[in-house]
Amino acid sequence: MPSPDSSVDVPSEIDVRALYESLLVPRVIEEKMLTLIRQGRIAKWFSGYGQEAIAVGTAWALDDRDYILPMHRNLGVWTTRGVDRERLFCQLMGKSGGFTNGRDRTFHFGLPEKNLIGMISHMAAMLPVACGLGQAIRYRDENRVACAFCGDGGTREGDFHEALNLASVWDLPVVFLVENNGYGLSTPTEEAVAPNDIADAAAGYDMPGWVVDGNDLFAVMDAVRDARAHARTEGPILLEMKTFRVRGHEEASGTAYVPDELIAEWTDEDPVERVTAELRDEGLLAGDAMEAIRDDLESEIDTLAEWALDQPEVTSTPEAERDAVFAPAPEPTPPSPDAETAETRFIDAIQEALWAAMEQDEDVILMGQDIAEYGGAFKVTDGFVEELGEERVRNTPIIEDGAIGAGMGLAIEDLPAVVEMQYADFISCGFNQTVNNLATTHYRWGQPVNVTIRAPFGGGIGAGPFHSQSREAWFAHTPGLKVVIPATPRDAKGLLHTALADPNPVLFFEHKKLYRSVRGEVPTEEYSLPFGEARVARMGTDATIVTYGVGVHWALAEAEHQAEANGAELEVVDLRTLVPWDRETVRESLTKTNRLLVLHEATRTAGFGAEVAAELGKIGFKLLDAPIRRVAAEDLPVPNAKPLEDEIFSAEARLRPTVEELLAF
Ligand SMILES: Cc1ncc(C[n+]2csc(CCOP(=O)(O)OP(=O)(O)O)c2C)c(N)n1
Repeated sequence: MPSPDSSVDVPSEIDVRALYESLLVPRVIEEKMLTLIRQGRIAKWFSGYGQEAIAVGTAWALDDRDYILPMHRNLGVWTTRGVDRERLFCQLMGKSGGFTNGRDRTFHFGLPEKNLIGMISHMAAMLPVACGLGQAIRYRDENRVACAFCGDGGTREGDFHEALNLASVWDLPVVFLVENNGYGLSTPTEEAVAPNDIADAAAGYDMPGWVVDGNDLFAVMDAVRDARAHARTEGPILLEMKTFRVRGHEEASGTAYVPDELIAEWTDEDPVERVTAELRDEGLLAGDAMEAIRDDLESEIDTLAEWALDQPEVTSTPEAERDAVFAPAPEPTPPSPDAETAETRFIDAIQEALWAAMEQDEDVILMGQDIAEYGGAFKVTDGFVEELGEERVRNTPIIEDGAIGAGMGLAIEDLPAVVEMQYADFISCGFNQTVNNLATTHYRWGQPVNVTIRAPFGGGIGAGPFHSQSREAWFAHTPGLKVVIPATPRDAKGLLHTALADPNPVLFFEHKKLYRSVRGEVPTEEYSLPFGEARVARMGTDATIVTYGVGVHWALAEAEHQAEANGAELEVVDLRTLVPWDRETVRESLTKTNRLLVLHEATRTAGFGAEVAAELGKIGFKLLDAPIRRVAAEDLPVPNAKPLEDEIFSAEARLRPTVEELLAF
């Protein structure tokens, strides 16, 4: 590999033989795969046939320390970076011994030791991640870049534009590499992309955009080398590599919709043929030497493929698969029993935890809209930037997906990221990165992802359908995310510390109404509280209310009322975390009360209450003297007018009658 600063004159000073072999490796592997497909011995293959110069040339031109984020047609990146071929073949064949243990397919994995971060299926989703990697490189002042691939079709996704913009406003060392192969599945590029040159998009983001002949290996190498130099010193750059997909989107789908002339025209531009001719004509490598290289490779790949096909099928157990979802987290350190306490507001407890974590660990990075000088919409980070600097307390553009994806990039580089949603409602615009990228990564390829998403949420303040939602069920339903909803200042501080130390993605929901209305005694020392341990907020004997967040305060008020008015003693269990959640404490409570009511502010259908009711219906069935009751919001978007929200929508209004029915049953 050329060193980053060496100025290699292609092709004379490089190891021509090694380069030629690198270019041939993906070609020969492809040829074998295509044969296996025809023989019905493998099921699916996304071909990069005819596009190899881009993957191979890029991997050659970059330094091994540079990150590459390749896509589905970039086998040549993996082979050129020297990835273990036996494991790679097992991965490609879905056999035991691959990189994902059968948890994902083909190139959907990362190899941090090779600085390769593979894709997820969602087009363009890795581009914001490349920004986070670039951010980490800048933060540590390293001499590296991140180079992220994207197809022409993928460039129309929001993530592409969010990433280019973010890289530009933050001057990140990122090379965006668009592989324009003429089609996005069956749709010709000109039907999907308005300008002739995708590289023109660069101007809109104030970065250079170069068009490169993607079938010319040496042009690719030159461009990538120059782009790398630019990215390191001046910031991001966009390369559009023009090429063509001469085979089907994936092998089974064929090319019936592609005009034959186009395929013929581009077959004449085949990158392997071009290099072969060039090297022969320049006298750099003799024809028979090239043939010998090919023969050796064919026999090696043939043997390897047959060996991989003979490997055992992937096996596992449900326990092992469940265990793989989350990375092991450190043990929490609860406060000492005689800890000094101070009366603290909910919001201040959150601020305290965040501040302490950032002061102690200069790797923790905070990102969000208006969180720097302005201090955030709710002022949680007021004063942070002045003390900690703008590299660590970063205002982002309005890009939820982009910011969460960047957080993932930071986390891959061991920089814990905290991303603040201005309102939890806007996480819908960051949904893809949250549920597809953050949530699946550890399970698929074992990479811990310490990203905490802070999300001010909840209603009761007349803020209407887009500033009031309680969307915890979306995320509790997504394996791979932890979901935390504190109700008290003490829990908010302790659980946030736990979240920040957890090497897994955590959704930390902060109820806006509690920020300044709830106070409580909070240990002044630093402590963290376990996830998955509910808290009995009030002891009782006549019925149990299981709830979380603002519901805890509703339940406690109702318990007071019932005690005074009817002499009934309600037990209130505060779940505190929904993933994981504490079934045992709830069951335990039922042994005393034999009646269960589940309460939440979120809407009823498929809300978390349904989960609690179903589980307790099973593990607590024999303890129940009455049907489990559920109190939740009406299935409506949150109405704007206060009377509609309070009297029709809100769960709070239905709590008392339901408690009384339950007690009377
Ligand atoms: C977000 C998203 N939407 C739809 C798809 C389904 N899909 C898979 S590949 C593909 C075409 C991708 O085209 P392009 O980005 O040009 O890459 P190419 O396959 O041509 O290399 C589509 C639509 C997807 N993977 N991701």
